[in-house]
Amino acid sequence: MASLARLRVSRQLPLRGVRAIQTSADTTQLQGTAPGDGQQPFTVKLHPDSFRAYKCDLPDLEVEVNKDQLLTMYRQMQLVRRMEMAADALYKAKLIRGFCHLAIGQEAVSVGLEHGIVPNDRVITAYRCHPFAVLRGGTVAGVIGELLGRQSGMSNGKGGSMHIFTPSFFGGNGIVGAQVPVGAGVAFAQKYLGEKHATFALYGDGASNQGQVFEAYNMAKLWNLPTIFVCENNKYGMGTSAERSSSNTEYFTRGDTIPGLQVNGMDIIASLQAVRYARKWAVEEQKGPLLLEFVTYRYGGHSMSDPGTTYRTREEVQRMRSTQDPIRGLQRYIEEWGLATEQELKLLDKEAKAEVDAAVEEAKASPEPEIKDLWTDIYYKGTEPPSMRGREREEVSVVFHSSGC
Ligand SMILES: Cc1ncc(C[n+]2csc(CCOP(=O)(O)OP(=O)(O)O)c2C)c(N)n1
Ligand SMILES: [Mg+2]
Repeated sequence: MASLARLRVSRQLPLRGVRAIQTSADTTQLQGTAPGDGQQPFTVKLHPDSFRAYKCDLPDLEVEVNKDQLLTMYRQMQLVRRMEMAADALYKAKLIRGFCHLAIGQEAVSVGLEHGIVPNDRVITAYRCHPFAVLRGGTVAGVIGELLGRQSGMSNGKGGSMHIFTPSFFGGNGIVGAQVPVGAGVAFAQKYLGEKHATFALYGDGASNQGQVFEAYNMAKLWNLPTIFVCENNKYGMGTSAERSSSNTEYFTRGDTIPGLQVNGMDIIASLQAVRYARKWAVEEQKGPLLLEFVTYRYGGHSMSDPGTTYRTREEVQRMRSTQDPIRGLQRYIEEWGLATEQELKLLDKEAKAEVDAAVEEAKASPEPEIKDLWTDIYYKGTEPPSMRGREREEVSVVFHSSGC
């Protein structure tokens, strides 16, 4: 029998005349000079290979930014990376149990997304969700508390790593791909209620082959919903590379009638511009859904139980870390454009680290949920039924009675 390896042809051969996306984090150029005033906008120009388009125009390569925004982005990227590094250490110390998936290396997607949308837009993602939870109105202390299973956690210590929510962030979902149709449903509600907002439904390269993803594409396009499908292509689904799992690795082209954009997901400014483009598309121009593919990379393993080096080489990871790191890229912009010095950025790093350290201490000091808490937060407040599935009515009332609920 012919080996599968021999049957597998490379699907990434560049098409003649089609330029490949580039994923450097620091190729954006300042146009003119950057003003000292923090709010005053100035223009920068992205590398011409920052985007590829399918059935739509490319975004403008010239992007308006300002100093305050870039410094905020830098601080947030450092904050979420430090939070993930703390989670890594806490997991290894056995203070976090169960599943834990980190997004170190993918910070330009979460932070770029947050800066291109408004608070009332909606976001939903899979299990690599900690940065989104913080950026969408949560706190580092709330996330770490949740990871440790403490009462101070954002789900009162009962959800864990994959189940964290805010009013505009619909989680944290452990079933691969399941969040995509839910995201289309949230966008349906926005349209139905006449809101001028969009829903960004994130999923991975691995999830993108699921049938429910295509069903969601179809309905979103059919009903012209303000759904932005966001594929975070970090090159692997668990230990399987995109080339081994997908017959078409050009994820931005897979929406059929839905236009798409492939984006350099390591350059925060390219990410920001793509999200602005998508929001304008769906909300202001009401053109319906759009597919964004962020080409990015996860530095760690799939989850804490995966060392991440059996299906890719250490050299590959090292090369990505040392040459295309999104935080180093933004640091370079800030310093080269004269917005802040290395020392000033180090202060922001220190602040981020102090916030994470304090969050860890706060979480450790918080108690675990009590037995009575098993019966709370199951239903939306005020809609609880008199008995809970799986328990006898008498038993439930005894628990309620003895716990004072
Ligand atoms: C329905 C379902 N099938 C399988 C799994 C096991 N599983 C968890 S993550 C994962 C890979 C997903 O990869 P991708 O979508 O690329 O996301 P990434 O982890 O790279 O962010 C799989 C197969 C699951 N959680 N749910
Ligand atoms: Mg993936």
